[in-house]
Amino acid sequence: MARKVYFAGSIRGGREDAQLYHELIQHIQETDIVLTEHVGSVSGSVFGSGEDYDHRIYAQDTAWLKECDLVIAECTRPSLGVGYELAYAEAHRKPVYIFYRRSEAHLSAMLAGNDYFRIFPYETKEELFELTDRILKGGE
Ligand code: 6K6
Repeated sequence: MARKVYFAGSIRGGREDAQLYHELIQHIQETDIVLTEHVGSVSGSVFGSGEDYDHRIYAQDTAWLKECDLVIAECTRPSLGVGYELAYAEAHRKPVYIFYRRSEAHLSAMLAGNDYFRIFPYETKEELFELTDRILKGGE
């Protein structure tokens, strides 16, 4: 049965990897459901506005974190929101898989030092997709 994946990636932390998130989300969607497809949005503004805008995002994302079967996070680009989501997922005992590009990121000790998280350095997109496939097949 298709699992519900909460994909986390930087938004206000910087959109340099948005295209990669988009492609990874599409790849996961070949077999499973991604609740957070918008994280890979590559068109339009992701910043938004309006009185209630951030409150609605927080309410929706925390509801999805409670509902999901697992969390996959791309953490090369540091993001406060992603860090918060990872701690939230741990508090709700969701399996958490973290990816980052070995040559570009020095992962926070608050992630790297937490044995609850399963952490996978990678270098190429092909490697990232392969690791994701292994996780989704239950091999990691
Ligand atoms: C629309 C399309 C893309 O983004 C939007 C509006 N903003 C957000 N919508 C949904 N979730 C968000 C939004 N901003 C942050 N988040 C959540 O926090 C996502 O699930 C990301 O994984 C994470 C990013 O945090 P920041 O601190 O980098 O923004």
